[in-house]
Amino acid sequence: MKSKLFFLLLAVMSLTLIIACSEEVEEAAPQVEVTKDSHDDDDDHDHDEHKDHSTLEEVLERGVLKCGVNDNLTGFGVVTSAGTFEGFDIDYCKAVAAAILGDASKVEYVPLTASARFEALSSEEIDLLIRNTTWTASRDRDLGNDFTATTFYDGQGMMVYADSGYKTIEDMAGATICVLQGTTTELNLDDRFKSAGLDYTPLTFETNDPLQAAFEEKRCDGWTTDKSGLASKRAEFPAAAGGPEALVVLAETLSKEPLGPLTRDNDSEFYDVVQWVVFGLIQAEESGITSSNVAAMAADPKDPGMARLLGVPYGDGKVADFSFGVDPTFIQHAIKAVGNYGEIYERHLTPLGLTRAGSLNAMWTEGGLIYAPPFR
Ligand SMILES: N[C@@H](CCC(=O)N[C@@H](CS)C(=O)NCC(=O)O)C(=O)O
Repeated sequence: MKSKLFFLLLAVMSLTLIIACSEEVEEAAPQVEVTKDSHDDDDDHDHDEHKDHSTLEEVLERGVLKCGVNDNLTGFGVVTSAGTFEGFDIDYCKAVAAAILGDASKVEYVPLTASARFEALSSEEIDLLIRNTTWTASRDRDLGNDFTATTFYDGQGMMVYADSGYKTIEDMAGATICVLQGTTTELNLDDRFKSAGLDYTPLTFETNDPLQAAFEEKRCDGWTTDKSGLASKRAEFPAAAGGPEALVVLAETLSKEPLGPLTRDNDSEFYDVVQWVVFGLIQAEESGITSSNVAAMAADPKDPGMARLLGVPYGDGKVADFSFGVDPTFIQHAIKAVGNYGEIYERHLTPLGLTRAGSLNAMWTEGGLIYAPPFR
């Protein structure tokens, strides 16, 4: 126990040092969690807390899904001028609400910054986090999260002014780079420059708006984040600052950024529903089921697999029961609400210029990674 106390003290001291000396907020956060988990007495308690109640039951009782989202990233999660949320991630919140509650409007959106998002999930402020979040080993291990299947395969990029002359990262020795705190971006940036022996100065921000202001004032030479985020910010770059044409995204992809939803650890009923909604919308695309034909397909499924996916009998058979604690027609509700994977992509990401064909986000049948295990 004494040695536990020593390590606890050591962890608190190093955390203080990290916060005081650097801006690597994300590295600091897992240490807090690890310290918590290293208490002998609390160890089981922490896990039991999440085992004891099911988020699925809570959502069903509450009648509303609390979804942690981005409110400042066109394409993924943004608030419109009418005050409504929209985007690729937002549609997944809607799909889960439709699957569990039969109504895609029963979502309470909780906007979160990159550095606040994990705490919001573990403290149960939200049920589900869908905020362009990258699946990494340490986030899975230390933060009490479980990642479902990836909904968008991304990678980190670097955006610079077209007239800067920068063509590669190697050209950027000595540059100042704008980056968001609490992101994988911040850590990958450091890996990339350090391993190439390149000096750089990170200029870190809690949110995008002040970051963009700094970039427009040319206080930084490069802006790095997920390539999807760069496409989104470039498309909206104000004419007064030169518009999209003033910017280029370098060809290099610095990292793998598989983005997708997260639930809490040890919450498997809820996790399963979210996971199979993600897969269900992929399978719907593969099976040719869309928001407009789903009712007709449910009335007359083309094959037993389609009947299982939509939770309806095939011929004289019975309805397959996947025992997810929700209505067997849950995927049908999700498809009705937001359409299949391809429809969601088309609606939110194609307009940003994120071409799907030939990318990792193409269907597996077309050489991509978008694949659902069998519904049986
Ligand atoms: N996928 C990365 C980066 C996520 C991230 O926060 N990206 C930025 C830029 S794409 C963002 O969402 N900014 C919106 C904001 O913070 O206002 C991660 O999980 O750490």
